Amino acid sequence: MTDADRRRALQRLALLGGAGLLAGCDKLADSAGVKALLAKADQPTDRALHALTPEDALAAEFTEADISPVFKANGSTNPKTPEYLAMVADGFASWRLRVTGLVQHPLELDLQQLAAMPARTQITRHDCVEGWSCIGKWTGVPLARVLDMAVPTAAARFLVFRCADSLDNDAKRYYESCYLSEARHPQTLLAYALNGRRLDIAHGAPLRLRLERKLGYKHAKYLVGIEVVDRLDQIEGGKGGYWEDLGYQWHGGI
Ligand SMILES: Nc1nc2c(c(=O)[nH]1)N[C@H]1C(S)=C(S)[C@@H](COP(=O)(O)O)O[C@H]1N2
Ligand SMILES: [Mo]
Repeated sequence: MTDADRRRALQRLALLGGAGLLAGCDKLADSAGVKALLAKADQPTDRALHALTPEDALAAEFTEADISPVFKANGSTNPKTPEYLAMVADGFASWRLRVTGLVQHPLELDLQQLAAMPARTQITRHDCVEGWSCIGKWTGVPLARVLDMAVPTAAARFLVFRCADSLDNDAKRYYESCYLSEARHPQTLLAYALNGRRLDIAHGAPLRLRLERKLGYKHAKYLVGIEVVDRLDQIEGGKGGYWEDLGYQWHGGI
C-alpha cells in the first residue's frame, strides 16, 4: 500500500463513519468504519497518524437541513470555578483571551475585538469519543487570523488552550493542545456562536475551539488563554491535555 492509498482508505472510512448520522445525535462509535478508525488511532506514533492525513484536508461540511435539532452538551456544562462565575456575573464583559508564550506580540482580546474580526461559519459534525455525534453550525474567528496578529516565533510548535472550567471541581483546569499547523487549518475556529446564536454556557461560552478533524475532547470550551510553546512535556501532566493526561490519545484524529 502506498501512502496515497492509505490516505484514501482512511478518508473513505471517515466518510463511511458519517453515513446515516444526519438527523440527530447518533451512535458514531457503533459504526464499523469508525471502530476501524479508532483502532488505527490507537497505534502508538503520532508522527505516523499525522502523516496519514494531509495537513490541508478539509472536514466534511453539511447543510442547514442537516443541523441536529439538539446539540448535546458534554463534559463541563456549567462551570463553577470562581473565575468563571465572576465572568458570568458581568455577562463576560471582563472575559479576555490572552495569547502568550512564543509570540512577538502577546495579545489580550475581548469579545468585541474578536467579533469585529473577519468571521467564518461552517456546518460540521462533532464526534465524541463516548459514541455520539451532532451536526452544528459554528461561527467564529479563524485561529490563523489571531496567530497572524500574535506572530509566533521560529521556535513555536504547539498551541496550548487554557480553559476556565474544572471537571474535578478542584484547582486543575481543563486544557488541550495542537500543532501550530493544525491551528492554522482553515476550519480551525475560535467560535462564539452555535446555530446562529451566541454560544451558551453549556457549549463553552463565551469562546470555544473548533478543531474539525479531531474528536470532541480536543475542542476546548471556556477558552481564556492560548500559550504558544515548543514542547508539551513540561505542562500539567505532560501529555498535552486534560484527558490525555488520563490516558486518551493526543492525536485524537477522525
Ligand atoms: N473546557 C472544556 N472543554 C471541553 C470539555 C470540557 O469538559 N471542558 N469536554 C470536551 C468533550 S469530551 C466534548 S465531546 C466537547 C463537548 O462539547 P459540547 O458540550 O459543545 O457538545 O467539549 C470538549 N471540550
Ligand atoms: Mo467528548
